[in-house]
Amino acid sequence: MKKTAKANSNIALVKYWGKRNEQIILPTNSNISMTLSGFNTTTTVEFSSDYKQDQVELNEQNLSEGRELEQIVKHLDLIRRQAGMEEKAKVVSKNNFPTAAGLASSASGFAALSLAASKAAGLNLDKKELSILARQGSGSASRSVEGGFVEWLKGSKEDGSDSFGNQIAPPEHWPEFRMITTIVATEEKKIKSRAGMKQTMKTSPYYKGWLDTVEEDFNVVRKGILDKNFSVVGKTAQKNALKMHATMQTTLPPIIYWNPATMRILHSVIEWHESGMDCFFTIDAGPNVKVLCLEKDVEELKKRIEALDGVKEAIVCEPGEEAKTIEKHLF
Ligand code: 2P0
Repeated sequence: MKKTAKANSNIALVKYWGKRNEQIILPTNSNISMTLSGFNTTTTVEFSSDYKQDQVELNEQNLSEGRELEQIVKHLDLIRRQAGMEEKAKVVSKNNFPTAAGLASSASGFAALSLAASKAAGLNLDKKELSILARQGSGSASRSVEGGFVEWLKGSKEDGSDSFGNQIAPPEHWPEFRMITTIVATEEKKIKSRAGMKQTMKTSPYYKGWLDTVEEDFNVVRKGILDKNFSVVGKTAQKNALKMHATMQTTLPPIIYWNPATMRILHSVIEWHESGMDCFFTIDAGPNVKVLCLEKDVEELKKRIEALDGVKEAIVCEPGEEAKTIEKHLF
C-alpha cells in the first residue's frame, strides 16, 4: 500500500489557457509541451487504516489547511472511489525546485501523486488512464505523465475520456532541444494560473482572438517537432506565449506577471535573434523566462543570460523522461 513516484515538470510550447469544464478540467484548446529533465517532484503515498485522516507533507511542511491540501485530498478521494477503498493516506512530496514560481510544480506534483497513489491503491492504470486522472488534479499534469514532446488533446466528449496527454515524440527524437530556465524570482506568485485563466475567459476582449488562432499554432508546432524544425517551433512558441500574455494583460483587473528582469531577458533574446543567434523565448504564468535553443548555442546563451541584471540563475533543461515509480520511499 506504499508507493513512490517521480515525475518531471513540463513547459508548454503551445499554452493551455482556459477551461471548458472546471470540474473535471477540460481545456478550451489542445496544447503542447516538452517534459523537462531536471525539474521534478518525488512523492510517496501510503494508504492505511491506521491513518485517521489524510496527512500531507509538501517540501518538509505539514499542510494543515488551505487550497493545496483541499486539492490533494480531493484527488485522493477520486483515486479511492476508482479503487473502491476508504483508507486514508499519508503523502510526502518534494520538489527539487521552487514551488509556484511559474515552473509548473502542479504539473510534476499531480503527475507524481497520481502515479504513486494509483499504484498504492492497487490500480494498474495505463498511460492514458493515468493522464486522465492527473488532468483532474491539474490540467498541465496530464502532460507530465509522458516524456519528450507531448500534446494534451482538448477532446470533445463531456466526460473527458478523450482529453489526455499523448506523446508526439520521445526525448531521443530531438535530444538537441534545450530550454534555459531563467530564475528571476522564487517567491509564490500572487495570482495562480487557475484564477488567472478564469478571469481571462470572463473579461479579456482578446480571448476570442486566442481561441481563433491557437489551433493553427498547435498544428504548426506539432509538425515542427516532427520535422525537427527549430525556427518554426521557436517562432511559433514565442508568438503563442506572447498572445497568452496579451489576453491576461487585458483582463480586469490586469494580470501582469512580468517584472523588469523579465523584460530585460525578452528584449535581449529578441536582439540576439535579430543578430543571428538561434533563440526564442516562452513564459508561463510567472516572471521566469524560458529561452529555447539548440545544444550548439547553449553555452554562449547561458553566459549571456547570466550576465543580465536581475537573473539569479539559468538552468539548462533537456527533453525529459516520463513519470516513473521508484523504489526509494520518502518515509
Ligand atoms: C501551460 N499553464 O500550458 C499553461 C501556460 C500556465 C501558463 O498549465 O487549473 O496549474 O490546475 O489546471 O495546470 C498552469 O495551469 O492549472 C498551466 P489548473 P495549471 O503550461
